[in-house]
Amino acid sequence: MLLVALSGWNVGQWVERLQKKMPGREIVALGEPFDRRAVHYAVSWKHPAGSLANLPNLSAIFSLGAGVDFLFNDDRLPDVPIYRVVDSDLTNRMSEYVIMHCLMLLRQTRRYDAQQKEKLWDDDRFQPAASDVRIGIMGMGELGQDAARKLRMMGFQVAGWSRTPKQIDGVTTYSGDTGLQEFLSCTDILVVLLPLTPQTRGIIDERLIRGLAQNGRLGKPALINAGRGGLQKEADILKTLNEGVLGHVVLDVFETEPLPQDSLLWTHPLVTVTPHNAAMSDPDAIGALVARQIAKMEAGQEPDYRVDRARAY
Ligand code: NDP
Ligand code: OXD
Repeated sequence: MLLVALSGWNVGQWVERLQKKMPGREIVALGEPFDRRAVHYAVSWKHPAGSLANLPNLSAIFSLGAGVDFLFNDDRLPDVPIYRVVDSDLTNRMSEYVIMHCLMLLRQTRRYDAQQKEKLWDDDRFQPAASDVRIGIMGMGELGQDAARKLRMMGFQVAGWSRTPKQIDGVTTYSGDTGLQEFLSCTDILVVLLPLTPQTRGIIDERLIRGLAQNGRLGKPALINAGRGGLQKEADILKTLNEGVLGHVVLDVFETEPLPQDSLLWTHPLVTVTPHNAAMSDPDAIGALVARQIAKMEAGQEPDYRVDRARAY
């Protein structure tokens, strides 16, 4: 039996789509009555803490997202292997988001929107080329590397920063604490695609922001965070925006989600807010992945994309 344990997402829709991908399998949603001994697999997105405990035959947990930080908020999480989402549908969605916002920053669309509202024809012709702009990606995993390749194709200069060293064609790479300062000092648009772990929590703070290039062709550096809200200190982002250190910020993720009504980020003229949907998990695509993963397990093979509990990603 597969247990579907979600919060914040439409559980009925997930059960229906998962059932289509696994017609013979018994699938039950948390909240319905079920025999806890019959559960062999669980899929989770922000399951209520403790709800996966006392499942004596559970053999794996499949996260329905690429990020798994939410799992580690559960101090009664069973000690079974965890597998996460790596899927071209999700990866493409994230790269679309990153490219769209980099292009919007490059082509100053916010400014032209404002001009249109005023019926203002201000054609001062200042438009840097993509090749003048340096994009730095923090997190060079599945998502960061795909975005990097596609941004290169658009003509941007691209650099990446990760925990361990990488070699990626056409991308300047940096790693670890020692590489961070140099990476930041050559970055005009900072794209954050890191997982939230004890090491990365709060990493986007005033000090990091002040380390970004101040001599770029966009005038001031910009920040795009589509990783996790816990990576950022929102008070520091607002402070550096208001002091003119940052030129624009695009946030898909927040310290508290949904973003509270009284957050100053909602109305700040230099902030773009999206509701944590840079790359949503599509039930058809991710349902097919879960079905493939379970089929692998039942064929005696190790499923893909196992989470390293020690690293927490
Ligand atoms: P991966 O695990 O494939 O990549 C993570 C990257 O971050 C790796 O390059 C890793 O380094 C790097 N990293 C981790 N810890 C550190 C550290 N302490 N210092 C420097 N680099 C570090 O993850 P994905 O690319 O698949 O996803 C990234 C994140 O994106 C997810 O964890 C999730 O939070 C977020 N996400 C957000 C979505 C949204 O809609 N907003 C949708 C999907 C994901 P190394 O390569 O050396 O291991
Ligand atoms: C994910 C997300 O981690 O949607 O996949 O945030």
